[in-house]
Amino acid sequence: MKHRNSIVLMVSLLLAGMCITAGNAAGASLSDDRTDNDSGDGLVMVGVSQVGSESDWRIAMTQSIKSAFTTDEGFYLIFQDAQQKQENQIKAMRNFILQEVDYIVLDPIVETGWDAILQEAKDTGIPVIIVDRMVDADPQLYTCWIGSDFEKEGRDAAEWLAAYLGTEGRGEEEIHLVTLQGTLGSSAQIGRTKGFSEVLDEHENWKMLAREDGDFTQAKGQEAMEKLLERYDDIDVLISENDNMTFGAIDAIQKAGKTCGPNGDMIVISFDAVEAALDAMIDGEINADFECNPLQGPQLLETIRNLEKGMTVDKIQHVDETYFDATMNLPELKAERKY
Ligand code: GYE
Repeated sequence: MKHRNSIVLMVSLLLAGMCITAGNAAGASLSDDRTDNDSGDGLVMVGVSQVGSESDWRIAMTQSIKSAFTTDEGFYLIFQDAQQKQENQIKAMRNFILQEVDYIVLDPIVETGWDAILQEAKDTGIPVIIVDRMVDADPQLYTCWIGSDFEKEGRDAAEWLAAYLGTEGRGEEEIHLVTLQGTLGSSAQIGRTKGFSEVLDEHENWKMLAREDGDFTQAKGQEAMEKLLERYDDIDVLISENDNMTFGAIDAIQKAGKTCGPNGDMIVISFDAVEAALDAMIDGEINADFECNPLQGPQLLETIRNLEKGMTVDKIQHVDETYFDATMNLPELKAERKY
């Protein structure tokens, strides 16, 4: 594995331009256990192309990566926020290749359209690690993937709903559902929709009235929910594919003079389980929330360390996840959490 010397590092940073921020470079010293140093300061350069900062989850994930890859740990992080645009991610990756980084980390906004740039990285011998969302590409083009089992999250949410309706004595009732979907074509949207639909298909009395795109943001979630509430006055269940869309949807529901949560007009099921969502659950506005773990920095760090040592790493690595519902001791559970 190549490592840059200081001059190359400086040139690289100039090349990287204004939109790139380097993690914790100032004043930190290198640790003694760094590996494979063949030049200068011996920092391992890692270029990260992040989707954006569209949600609380995303901000926690970015923070987790930035605090793992420090110069103290022997890494030089080049972080690029693509502002939810695939073309920005491709440009960032091309810059990383030009800078001859040691590793590229890609969190792909959508699954398709990566073949050419992944091939470019492979041709120059730079390993690409995919995180969070997945690519629909030849697995030979990337080293490994670290992320969540989105289909399982979707299935778990639907199975929770079936059990909940059963305990409420509504197991046989006709149930009207709507879904706020995340960025269309992203793994989180595809997996959660697919997993939920598998269980939906087993319940003839569940009717999915509509699925609306809310792009994983609070503003679009609110807008989409407003439209749904105008169109339907008999919604029993809202499935919202992330917490920020849920926050927007709750505002829309309340503005429409309706209520939601365990004692409300509408059951709300959300994904991510960020701190503000647990607060909303404590306030009685969300029924259940399926965790998606954004703290992927340490596992990514360990994976790159292992690759640096020449070890093979698991091609598919899932992160641990759980769920929360309004029957649990949420204040106590919340106190143990970091996001
Ligand atoms: O659920 C959402 C974010 O890809 C798992 O992206 C991630 C999703 C997460 O914007 O909040």
